[in-house]
Amino acid sequence: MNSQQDTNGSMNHANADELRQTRSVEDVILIAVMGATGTGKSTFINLASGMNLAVGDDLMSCTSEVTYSHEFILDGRRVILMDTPGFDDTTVSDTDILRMISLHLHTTYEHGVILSGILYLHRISDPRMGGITRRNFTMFRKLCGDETLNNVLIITTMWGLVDPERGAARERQLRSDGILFKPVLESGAHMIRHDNTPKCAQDILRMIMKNRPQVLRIQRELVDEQKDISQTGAGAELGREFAELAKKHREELEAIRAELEAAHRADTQTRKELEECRKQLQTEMEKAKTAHEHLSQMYAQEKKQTNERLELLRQELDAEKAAGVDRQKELRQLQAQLVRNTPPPAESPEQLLAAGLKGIDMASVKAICETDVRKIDRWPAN
Ligand SMILES: Nc1nc2c(ncn2[C@@H]2O[C@H](COP(=O)(O)OP(=O)(O)OP(=O)(O)O)[C@@H](O)[C@H]2O)c(=O)[nH]1
Ligand SMILES: [Mg+2]
Repeated sequence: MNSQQDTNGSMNHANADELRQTRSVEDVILIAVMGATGTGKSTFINLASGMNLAVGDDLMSCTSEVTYSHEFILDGRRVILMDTPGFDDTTVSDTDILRMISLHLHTTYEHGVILSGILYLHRISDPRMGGITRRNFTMFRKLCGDETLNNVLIITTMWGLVDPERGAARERQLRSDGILFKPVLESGAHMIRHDNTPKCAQDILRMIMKNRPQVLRIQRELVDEQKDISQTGAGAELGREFAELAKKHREELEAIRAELEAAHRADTQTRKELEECRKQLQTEMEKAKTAHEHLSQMYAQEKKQTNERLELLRQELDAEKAAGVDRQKELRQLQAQLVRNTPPPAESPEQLLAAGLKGIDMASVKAICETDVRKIDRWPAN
């Protein structure tokens, strides 16, 4: 089927519906693995699928792009896991991460793949729920929406790094903390422990495989409601954060200006340092502003490129399929030619006899045979 793109580059609505109805992808189980940087997402995927995705060994983020495990079979079902970067990535901005994750969720849903569930990983070894952890979880909730929470499993990792009692106490706290996991657990999500073994990872997948696949909020917003990314729940959350950040930046800049005035008579070194601070802040502000302002534009452009790449791939596959059909036709023609040119196989004595007897009535045959038998009878014995 040919996909059509509107001028924006995104597939139109009717087309997305058509694709969803015609693709038989229900048997592939797609599960997304999300969570903050270094919570063990790639390690989990490796354990469950037998893959060898890169895992981090320092404080820097390791997975900076959305990647997929290969397809593997679990209990006779085809499973694919989606690895995602955390919203606190040390090398990629939150806006970039939102664009990346949205692009994948948007495209997979357009092609009829609906997530069977989401795993949200959290380190039990983290002593406190820092601001970054909360922010990450807020973004996660905006992506999923409340309607799909019964397909969400919160997985606590790194149990080997904590004293079991302390870990259990933290777990209780996580369950009862109104700001964090309590509301989602009350709305249908579950929280379970991962002991960092392949068996545990696969048991976790088994739990989620039983679910009925559901469309995430961001997918509904982007595909069904045709919203601009900045108008989605997650996009709006980033916008709100950006407004807060801009306000903080302005206040800091103001404070530096005041200090600079006060330091008018101070030594040149102090003035130089303050000036440096001001410049740095200004650059940061500009960067955040540009990223925010270009979110929609860049997303539309990337979606268009993705669709074009997919279309190209589809054409290549169609061409390969057509070439396959042509080759089969050619093969059949060759076989027919071969049959025509081959002399008939040598006939067996029985076949020759049968051919010779054709057209002779059986009474004459019988008479001949009986005459011959009589002749034999009359032959002199040796
Ligand atoms: N002790 C222990 N270490 C773990 C566990 N899971 C992951 N690790 C280690 O934690 C580090 C980070 O793991 P990753 O799998 O790279 O984490 P990630 O969530 O994919 O990180 P990003 O790609 O940066 O977002 C690695 O050194 C892992 O070996 C676990 O359950 N227990
Ligand atoms: Mg990773």
